[in-house]
Amino acid sequence: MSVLIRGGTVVTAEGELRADVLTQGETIAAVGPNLAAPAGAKVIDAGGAYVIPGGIDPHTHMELPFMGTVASEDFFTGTSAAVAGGTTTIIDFVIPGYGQSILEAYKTWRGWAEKSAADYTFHVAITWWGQQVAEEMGALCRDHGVNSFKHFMAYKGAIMADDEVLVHSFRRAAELGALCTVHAENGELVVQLQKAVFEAGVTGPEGHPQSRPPVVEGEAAHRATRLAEALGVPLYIVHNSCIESLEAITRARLAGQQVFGEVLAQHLVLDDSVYYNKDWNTAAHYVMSPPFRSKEHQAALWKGLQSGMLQTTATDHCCFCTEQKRAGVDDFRKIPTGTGGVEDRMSVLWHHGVRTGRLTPSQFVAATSTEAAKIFNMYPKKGSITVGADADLVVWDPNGTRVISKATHHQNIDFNIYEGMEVTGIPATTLSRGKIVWQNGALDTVRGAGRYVDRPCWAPIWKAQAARNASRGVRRVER
Ligand code: URQ
Ligand code: ZN
Ligand code: ZN
Repeated sequence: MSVLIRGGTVVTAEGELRADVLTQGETIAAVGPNLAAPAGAKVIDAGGAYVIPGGIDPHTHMELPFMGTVASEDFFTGTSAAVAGGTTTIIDFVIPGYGQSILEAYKTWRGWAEKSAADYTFHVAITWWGQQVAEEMGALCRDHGVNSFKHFMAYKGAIMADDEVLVHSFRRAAELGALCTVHAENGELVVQLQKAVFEAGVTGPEGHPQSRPPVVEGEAAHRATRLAEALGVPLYIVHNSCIESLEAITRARLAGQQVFGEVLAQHLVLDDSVYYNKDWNTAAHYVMSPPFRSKEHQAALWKGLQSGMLQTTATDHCCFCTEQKRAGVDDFRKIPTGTGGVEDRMSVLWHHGVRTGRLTPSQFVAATSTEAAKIFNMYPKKGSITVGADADLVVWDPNGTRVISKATHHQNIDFNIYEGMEVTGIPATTLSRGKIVWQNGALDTVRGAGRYVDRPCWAPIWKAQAARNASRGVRRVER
């Protein structure tokens, strides 16, 4: 099957070009002016719209078992919703239990993900330490195309990685040529502040942001960047929500460290007033960690993205329906934390980023696709429009509009955190490895059509770090 996208403006992270794009099977066969349609090819008239690489969401949690329940979105519904929003690849997380084989957990997640409608790959979380973990990190890198390991610095008593785990794991990752990622919040501080807030009589969702102020995140982000510096490993900080963590990244990058930062679409456009809604359910819908912040932090996050200190945008798509959130009706600490948005990220980013003049179309492509492909070593197979790359393509209509709503979204959740937001900039057509999976508002996804993406270690973008490590060393004095 061949598809010719005619008459569009190709936008990549490098720039814009009037060109047609021809796919053959699962890959891009040609990019250039006035391409001829091979016999039997399907022709799409882009009508002057943009043609962009399929989005990459580097942070999702489909069907995650978490806080006594399981995320409502599975790999099929989640990847289907993703392509409806222009995202064709997700990076999800394997999260082993304490003491569990990380290899066994990886195989479990691979099994769950077989139903995916679009491509996927995994970060693997390190939740405990031992010789077995060290060996299995090696096996995951060598045999399973895993090049990134996640560390939750929060969630004490469950999946938290303390300093001992962090140091062991960072050191091992540096040895393997892998990347470390962190959820930066000080887990001990969270527990103690939650207790203090609860004992002061705050039991509702507003207790969530009150017990997780920006300093909780800033401390962990600074600690993680310093540990990464000491151990010579590239670091990626997920869901930065505040000035304090942005400062940690900026400081490290200005010191020449290979440190990367992600921001969620929701942290850019939603603020902490949502937790003070009089309706408990509505306020609880927004409970996620780190919480939404004040507008001052939002403005700083936009600047982080504009200046390149933050490179990627994600969703942390982790859906819990209203009934699931109600587990914490008497105690905010028991509300399963997580919000959705895998379908909405690209439109929210275009509307609030490109249309406001904060980002150019090329910066939009970089932030929604190309940077994630480079950082996690999938480029140029993903995140580019070049001959031989996977034909993950979106015909992006910059003037198309949509009102985001639970009534019309494809996500498996009974509310939408952006409910009622009108966005301009929508995917008219989405191709996943050459197949049209979304067109004119209709989904055509197939359960199991998604493929696992191998991501080798030693990504070119981490080279500076690798070279620096090679020049480090212990010095012994003979006496
Ligand atoms: O912390 C995360 O990234 C996961 C487990 C989802 N929940 C959340 O509140 N962000
Ligand atoms: Zn997190
Ligand atoms: Zn997450």
